[in-house]
Amino acid sequence: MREFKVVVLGSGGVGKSALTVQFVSGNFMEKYDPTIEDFYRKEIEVDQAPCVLEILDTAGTEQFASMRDLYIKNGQGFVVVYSITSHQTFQDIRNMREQIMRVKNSESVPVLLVGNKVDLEHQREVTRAEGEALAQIWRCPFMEVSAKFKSNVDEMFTEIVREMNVLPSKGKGDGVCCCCVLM
Ligand SMILES: Nc1nc2c(ncn2[C@@H]2O[C@H](COP(=O)(O)OP(=O)(O)O)[C@@H](O)[C@H]2O)c(=O)[nH]1
Ligand SMILES: [Mg+2]
Repeated sequence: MREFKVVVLGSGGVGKSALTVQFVSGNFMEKYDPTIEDFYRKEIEVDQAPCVLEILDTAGTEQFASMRDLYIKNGQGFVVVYSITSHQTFQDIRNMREQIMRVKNSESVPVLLVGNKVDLEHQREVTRAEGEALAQIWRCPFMEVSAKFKSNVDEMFTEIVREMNVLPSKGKGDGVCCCCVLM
């Protein structure tokens, strides 16, 4: 069975854990320790092909930037999440995408842009059009979802698998490595 390593990224409080736990166990957790960073596994079928997802729910608590570089290096597909109720979280993700491209040393990394908390329409700060426009610049798919209402949650993980199928992640040792020793 093919295995896909997915990393869920985004600022604190956007719902990374809620989305991951909803997908893996089918429950919505109101409160989840924001410092917990963990791996989850789930078998799913995408386009008739069974596969295993290994999902890293990041917490942004790493003390060193190099820690983040490491899990980006190991990841194959990236779900970049913001909350539609916070424009700040929409700004924050620009840096994350740059970091992914830098670490992978490639423009063609499987990424899915996700706006979470669509159930909070009355608190919306980021329009759907803004999300779509950013996805067009990034040339990646885009989805609005709700961990609370389990809306589009399975679909988002299916979508990132499809992206990984069309854009197998580069940069895992297949690039030219250049070392320069200064003495
Ligand atoms: N209304 C609503 N609240 C959500 C949703 N997803 C997460 N939350 C809430 O947002 C807060 C932060 O969620 P959490 O998953 O811990 O965010 P993380 O820091 O990105 O892992 C929690 O209080 C969740 O209950 C959602 O889709 N809708
Ligand atoms: Mg979390």
